Amino acid sequence: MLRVAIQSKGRLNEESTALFQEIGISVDDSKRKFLSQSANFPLEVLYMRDDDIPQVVASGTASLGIVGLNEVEEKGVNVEIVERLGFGGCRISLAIPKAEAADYDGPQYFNGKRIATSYPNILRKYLADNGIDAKIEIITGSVEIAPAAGIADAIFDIVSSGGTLVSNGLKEVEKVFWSEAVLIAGPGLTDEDRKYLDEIRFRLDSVKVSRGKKYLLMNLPQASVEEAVKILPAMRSPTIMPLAADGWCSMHSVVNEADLWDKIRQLKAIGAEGILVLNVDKIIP
Ligand code: PRT
Ligand code: ZN
Repeated sequence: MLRVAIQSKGRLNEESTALFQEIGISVDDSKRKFLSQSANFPLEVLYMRDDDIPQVVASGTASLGIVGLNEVEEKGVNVEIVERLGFGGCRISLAIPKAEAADYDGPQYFNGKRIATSYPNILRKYLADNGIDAKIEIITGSVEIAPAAGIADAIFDIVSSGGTLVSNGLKEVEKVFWSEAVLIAGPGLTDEDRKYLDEIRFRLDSVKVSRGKKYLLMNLPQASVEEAVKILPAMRSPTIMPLAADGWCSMHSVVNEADLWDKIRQLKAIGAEGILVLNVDKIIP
């Protein structure tokens, strides 16, 4: 039985449980239990604070975990990063009061300064790598108010939209560490654990490959097929099926959502009609 530690509440909880659903592993989180067993996969979910997840996985209490890479790096434990999961994206940055920003001339600015953070280990390493001698003030909550409260001259904290910094009169001056949610594995996995982990990875990959992809169907004049094949690079090549109407066919392909409207414009220009755009759930290459 694989035990997976995930965040019980907070930013990563919802997307972690949604991920299990996407890969066909049912997990009942409605009762907010501490431990909950899947009905259709040999897996149980252990709900806990994100700060504890790296250690719980490193010690083998849980075989796997879903947690921010920032927590893994900060705790410095021996776990394997199995997959980057593509959600919970953020960075840890150095920020200073906006009023001081004109004086900012690079990381050496922080020499002799006091920096408030909940990530002292990541910060310590950054300071050492850059030869900066600064004082680290460890704060566990609301780091962004430290400069205004006179506790520190600068902060080293998580940023995603940057809105919190702006509303606290701070300016981000160095982006130090990039993070996202990751699937981690402990050192003591059995052969059976590995087998189930492989199955989870296989399913995760099919979900990841399908992200940002759309399935496109259209009617196309037979004469435009060659042009259309150049516009639509499918996994092998687009699927083409004859239509009852003479001189027309139906063409199917998968495209990146980012290119969708550009492709549609090009396809219309060569006579495509009745274009349908569908969501793609999974792709098994
Ligand atoms: O209770 P527990 O200990 O489990 O949760 P927590 O309060 O420690 O963590 P939580 O739920 O806030 O975040 C969990 C993880 O989400 C973090 O470890 C990161 O990996 C990731 N993450 C992604 C973030 C953010 N984005 C984020 N924006 N974690 C925190 N923030 C904070 C940020 O510090 C700022 O104060 O959200 C605020 C808003 O950010 P802006 O830049 O969008 O304004
Ligand atoms: Zn936490």
